[in-house]
Amino acid sequence: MDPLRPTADDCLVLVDLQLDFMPGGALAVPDGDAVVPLANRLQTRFDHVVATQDWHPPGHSSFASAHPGRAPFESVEAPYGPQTLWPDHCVQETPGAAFHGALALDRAELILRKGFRPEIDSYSAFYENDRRTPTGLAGHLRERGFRRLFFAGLATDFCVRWSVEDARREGFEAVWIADACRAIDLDGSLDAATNAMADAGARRIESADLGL
Ligand code: VGL
Ligand code: ZN
Repeated sequence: MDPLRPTADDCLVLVDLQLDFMPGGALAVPDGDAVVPLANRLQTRFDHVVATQDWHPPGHSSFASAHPGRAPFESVEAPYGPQTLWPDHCVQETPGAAFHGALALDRAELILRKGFRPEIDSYSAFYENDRRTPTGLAGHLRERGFRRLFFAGLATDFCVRWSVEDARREGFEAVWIADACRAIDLDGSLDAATNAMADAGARRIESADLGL
């Protein structure tokens, strides 16, 4: 297959490449740091790059520590539906919320922060977990004329998956770069995510398909 050649209406979206999601971090994604060099190389293929940053206030409602008697990775019923509880992570202005130091960000045209409302989590880069509160990213990307979005980052089965599904819902073509993503994989969530992204009409590629 000829390599895919991104054009000026394509944008690379780098999802949550932050220290707390890296090995040793508060919500470590296995092998998460392996995608950082690839994220850097991928950027050379794109005219446009944006990045997301999980950005929670202390005591955020998605933290197990905010729910006495509950443990990380359990699920609770939030007003907007089931919410997985996480270890405290990506707390605003803490070292764990910072991007991985080896991640190139000079070409990031927008850094979108999400998850800052105390009572709502936001996996997706487009809508918070109530599925109603927009982050503004769709408007930004549409206004800039992008038609196709390529996703890489962490974690495949949460923030990448929800972002890819919402990209489709917002009318963008969506492509996820599987070897540039890593999963948390709770109870089969990676398989579920892979299927959900396919069902949403997103395409799955490998970085080799971009000639890398
Ligand atoms: C994420 C769980 C909680 C992610 C963020 O980036 O996939 N997962 N917050
Ligand atoms: Zn989070």
